[in-house]
Amino acid sequence: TDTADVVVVGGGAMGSAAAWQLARRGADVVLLERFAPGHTNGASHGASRIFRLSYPDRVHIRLAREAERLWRELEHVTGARLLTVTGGVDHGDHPYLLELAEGLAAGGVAHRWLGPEEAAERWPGIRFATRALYHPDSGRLHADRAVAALQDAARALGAVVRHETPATAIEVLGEDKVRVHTDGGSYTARRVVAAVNAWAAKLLDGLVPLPPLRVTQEQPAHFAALVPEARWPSFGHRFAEGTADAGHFYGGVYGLATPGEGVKVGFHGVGPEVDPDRRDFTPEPAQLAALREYAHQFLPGVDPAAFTPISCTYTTTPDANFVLDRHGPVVVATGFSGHGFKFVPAVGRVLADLAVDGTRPDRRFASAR
Ligand code: PYC
Repeated sequence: TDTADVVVVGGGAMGSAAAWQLARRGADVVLLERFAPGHTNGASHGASRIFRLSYPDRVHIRLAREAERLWRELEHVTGARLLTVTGGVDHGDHPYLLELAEGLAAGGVAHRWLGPEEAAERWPGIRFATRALYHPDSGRLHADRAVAALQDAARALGAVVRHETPATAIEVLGEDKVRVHTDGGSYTARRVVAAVNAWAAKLLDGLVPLPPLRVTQEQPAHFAALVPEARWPSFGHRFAEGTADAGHFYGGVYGLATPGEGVKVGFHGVGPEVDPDRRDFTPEPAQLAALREYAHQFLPGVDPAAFTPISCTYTTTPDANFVLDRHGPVVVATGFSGHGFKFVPAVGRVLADLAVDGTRPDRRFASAR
């Protein structure tokens, strides 16, 4: 068997960020990814993800601020362009908007309310039926480039990155000893970081206690833009529960421009539960029809008839908080619940803390609550 200080299983965004952060600390790291570079089987592919500091609580705001700093650092060391500030806006009649505004005020995050006319003037692609909460520091991350940049940065610091190398089993040999098996041989290490998200329940069964994880197949789509892509913010539309709209549009919609591909629009976390190894990657017709109807009613800046569906997964915990934990030599990252990408490099730092000295994120963040 080969040896390493840390084997990271899962070369998506989170595992790649962990490899970068571990390599920065001088750890001897091997990153194993089951699929080929740029694959679309998980939740790290595509050209756009929302970046925002806008959360109602200080823990997420603080983690997003750390991520923002690390995204810029990653851009600096790799030369990749990853984070584009476009501004962000939330609208709708859900009381969550008030919680969000309170959180932003308490966290010192720039924001202001705009009336529906002022909002429509600024963002002509969106129809605003309520006032809107504007947060200028929000924007867009390029997901594919981010994964490649994280792996490049890790490699530059000595990490070994192996694609098309599935981990078939993890064997715990002691508090500080673990073996990771692959078809081509095994690795013995002090720690394994399992960042396999949708596959966590399968790979870690019996090794680590996990909360219930719902793996769903989500189906946003790119709509052809009628308003130039540069004039789109990242946006969230949050409907009050119990209204007719909530029933029809599933309660929450997000969107942002993806340069060259149109405007990405999706319902948040409403897809069918799937086995990540047996997905059909096919949109559900009823959801797609609802998304087109949404675009028709609320997005005058897109052509609702011109769209390309996208398929990805969410792995959702009961409270939508992430699972970042260590159990003996096994560090686990999963349950990103459809809102993890913005935090990627900061999650990598949390995972490196857990792997190197066992610092639990809840302890570290306790003073921020
Ligand atoms: O966290 O902003 C977000 C988001 C948008 C779509 C899915 N998650």
